[in-house]
Amino acid sequence: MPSSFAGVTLDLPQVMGIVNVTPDSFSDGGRYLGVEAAIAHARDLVAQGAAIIDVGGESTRPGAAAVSPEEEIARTVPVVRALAEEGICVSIDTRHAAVMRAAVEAGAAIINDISALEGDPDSLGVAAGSGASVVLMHMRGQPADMQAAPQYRDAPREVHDYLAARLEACLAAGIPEEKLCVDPGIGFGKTVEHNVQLLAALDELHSLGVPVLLGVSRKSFIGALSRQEPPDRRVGGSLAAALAGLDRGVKILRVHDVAETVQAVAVWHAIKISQSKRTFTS
Ligand code: 9MG
Repeated sequence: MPSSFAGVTLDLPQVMGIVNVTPDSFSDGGRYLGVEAAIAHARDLVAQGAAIIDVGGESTRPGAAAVSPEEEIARTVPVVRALAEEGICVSIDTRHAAVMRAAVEAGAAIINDISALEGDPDSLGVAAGSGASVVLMHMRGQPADMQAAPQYRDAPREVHDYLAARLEACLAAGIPEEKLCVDPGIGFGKTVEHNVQLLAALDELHSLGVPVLLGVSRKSFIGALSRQEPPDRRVGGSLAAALAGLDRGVKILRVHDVAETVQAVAVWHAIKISQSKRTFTS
């Protein structure tokens, strides 16, 4: 298993901070202020301990308006360029090959694709030619319809087999294994029960031989398992799921609440180290 990804060491689990450059984040100032606010927010997340910043310009929530690749580029590329120039490891969250190309040219080191490079026929070639590292995420269906009664015989097995096939496709296209990472895609075409099954079986993904990234932050399954809290009141559940992921070998956590997650990882890691040193004789 590689001990780093896109130049980020994975000896200790790392935190990827989420930065959205979408109209909800523009307030009433238009795109320019949205870009400035995103850059400031990203700097803040790095100061809180994020090792990677994931920049996205398209909302994948069901019902969200479609965005053209041109608009996605206009939103994300200035943010990617500004952060990369400051030496920050930047990931571009996109399903579109043109956005991948523009973002990597602007300095993005990672392509984070919720469609595992299947959403655009040019993605595999662009990713392979770009030299960037890639996060391959599992999704059943498309964001607009993915929550309409998703069905699996065995969700962990099917997600594993899908990611194995996508890794094969990437290797065949010339992307080296050390540039690849997988993600079960919690909440993307899964019921609450599927999400819990996937979290319980995360260790089964390690046979794929690449790092596992997990995104559970503020997702709706947390409210469904608890008291239907709104997203900004799901930090406790996000941390519980993230720590369950770390116990099953997850290396990167994609999160909104960076400071809280960095603190949880530090405590989890100290306990882990202490456990590895202890010998008990009865
Ligand atoms: C963009 N995006 C939203 N949720 C995500 C998740 O769980 N994983 C990854 N890789 N990207 C996500």
